[in-house]
Amino acid sequence: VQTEAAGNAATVHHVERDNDERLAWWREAKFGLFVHWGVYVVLAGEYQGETVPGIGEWIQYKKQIPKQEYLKDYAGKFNPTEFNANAFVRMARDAGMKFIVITAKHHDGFAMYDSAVSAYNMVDATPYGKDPLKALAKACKKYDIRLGFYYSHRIDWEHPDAICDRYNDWDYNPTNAVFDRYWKEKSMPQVKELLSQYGDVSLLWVDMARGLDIKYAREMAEMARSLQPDILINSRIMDEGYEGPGMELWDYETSSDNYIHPQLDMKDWEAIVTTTDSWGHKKVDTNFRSAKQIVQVLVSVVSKGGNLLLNVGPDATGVVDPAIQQHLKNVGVWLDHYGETVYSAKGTPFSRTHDWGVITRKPGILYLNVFEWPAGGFIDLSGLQNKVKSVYALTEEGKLPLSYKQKVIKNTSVHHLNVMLPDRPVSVLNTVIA
Ligand code: FHN
Repeated sequence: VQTEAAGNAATVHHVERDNDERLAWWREAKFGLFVHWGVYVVLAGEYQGETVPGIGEWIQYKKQIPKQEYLKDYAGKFNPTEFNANAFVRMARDAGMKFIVITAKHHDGFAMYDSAVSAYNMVDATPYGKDPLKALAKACKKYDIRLGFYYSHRIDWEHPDAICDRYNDWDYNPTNAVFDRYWKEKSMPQVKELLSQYGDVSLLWVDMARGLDIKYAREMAEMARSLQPDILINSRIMDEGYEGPGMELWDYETSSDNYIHPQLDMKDWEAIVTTTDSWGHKKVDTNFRSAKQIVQVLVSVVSKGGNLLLNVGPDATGVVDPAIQQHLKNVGVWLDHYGETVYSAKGTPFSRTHDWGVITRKPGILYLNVFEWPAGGFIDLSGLQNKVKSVYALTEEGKLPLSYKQKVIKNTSVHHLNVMLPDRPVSVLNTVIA
């Protein structure tokens, strides 16, 4: 995960958005599950005996796999009989996540649900023959987890008219392509299906606008809000860094992939982070992020005012690697004890990463998240505007009071705090001092 040192941040926009009410749950939730799942997992990063480098969900584009072959040889073999929507949602819930965003259609154009708009879908084109998103929506309702759909609104390698710089030019000749046709025939009607046939949908998560005209983005946002008045829409409905009319169409900013945005004044934003090196499952992709790394990413994002949408990629049987599941479980156990440093917490002016960790905040409380136990066993914090009333470590047994000293810096109103830490870390994942 890149942090502030890296460059490719989205531009910070300041637009009046009248959306406090519909964002309220999202601002509290802080942590959600992102799911990349599609026909590409049948290939799992391998094509004709060769391991294909890069992210797994792009394999069709990279190898220019013809649509008919993709349909017959891969969709035709996609039978995720182990997919258990209830267990899947429980995995997210037990990890402390409050919402799920799943790929309803990625760039390959394949609908992971029962679509009447195009037969290129899970029910009509796979031996599985069922709609996993229906089951997921039901399970989300059962476990009180909010549901969102990822939809690749611009890029579509199945449709001959979805022209842009990531067009399918191995099956189709772009000469006679008319983007408007794709938009009217597939993109809009499929989003309409998704937002009218699955009950409450909390998020429309769109991706890679690739120069999309604002008139299309506006049309999609308006339709989404007419069908689901409380829905949240992410900023990728337009290109990253888009400036211009229509910026009020989206509710919050999605940062670049695997990038923790350094800005604090960016009011509502999310980081999207992988648990491996790919979004979509690949056989060779076993570089799993540990529970400790996930917790550190989560509190780092929260310390900068963001939400974390953490990705998993189920395989062709419908299952997430057990190692990742175990890491998520450990994160959930940690959140059970220390979640107050995360849920509803905000960024702080202290959010630059310190040598020892990061700071999150709630009204009247700062949470020091200690990743690296500082030499000397104490933390110095300068720049506080208030007198500190108490300092304690969060522990599984409750508050552990800590000794501290504070002084006001001469001729200023700035307080300096020195906190003596417990003898050793309270939690192996991340110790929290309040
Ligand atoms: O091209 C996609 C990629 O496959 C993946 O879905 C990510 C997730 O944010 N979005 C695009 C690249 O930014």
